[in-house]
Amino acid sequence: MTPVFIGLGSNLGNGCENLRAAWAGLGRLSGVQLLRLSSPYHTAPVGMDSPHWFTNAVGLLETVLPPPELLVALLGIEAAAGRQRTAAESGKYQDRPLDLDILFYGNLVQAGPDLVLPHPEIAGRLFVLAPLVELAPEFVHPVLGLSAAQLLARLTTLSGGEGVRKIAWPGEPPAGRK
Ligand code: PH2
Ligand code: MG
Ligand code: MG
Repeated sequence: MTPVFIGLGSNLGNGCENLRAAWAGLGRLSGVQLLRLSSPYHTAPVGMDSPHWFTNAVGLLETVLPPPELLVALLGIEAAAGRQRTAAESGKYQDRPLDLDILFYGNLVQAGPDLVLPHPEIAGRLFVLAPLVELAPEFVHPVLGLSAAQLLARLTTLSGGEGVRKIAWPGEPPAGRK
């Protein structure tokens, strides 16, 4: 079993519902064991022009599926959530009910045509690092050699930490008040 961090994102429809349904869908895959899911975060769209803020979270699972098979399973769950990938403005990010990204697959480092690991944008994205630090502050990025907590501190200094707000899953008390 390999530990895998998954980035979950949604900026169309009910974000928390979409992410929770996706996490449950991941748990139904054979060869996948769910471990933990972070709090949800409301986050400003990064690298795209959209009025729709995102709900983001990070999950940790263990799997025997090799990366290409896990990726196909993620794309299937995205499609089932109604995600349509249009070629029209390829290269540009589009609003989506669900995005599931493999952030880290153990300590695997690879750059293939379909999948780059670790996910190449992690260090510049507060909406990934904030929930990641909740789950695994000590996890060391296998390429950069810095922990998630160090990456978050560095990016918060650089960016001011704007545009990311921790929220609570519906029906759960806000973190820190349990
Ligand atoms: N995903 C992107 C591009 N921009 N911005 C936020 N806040 N959250 C995302 O998940 C996100 C994004 C590409 O996948
Ligand atoms: Mg993404
Ligand atoms: Mg994606």
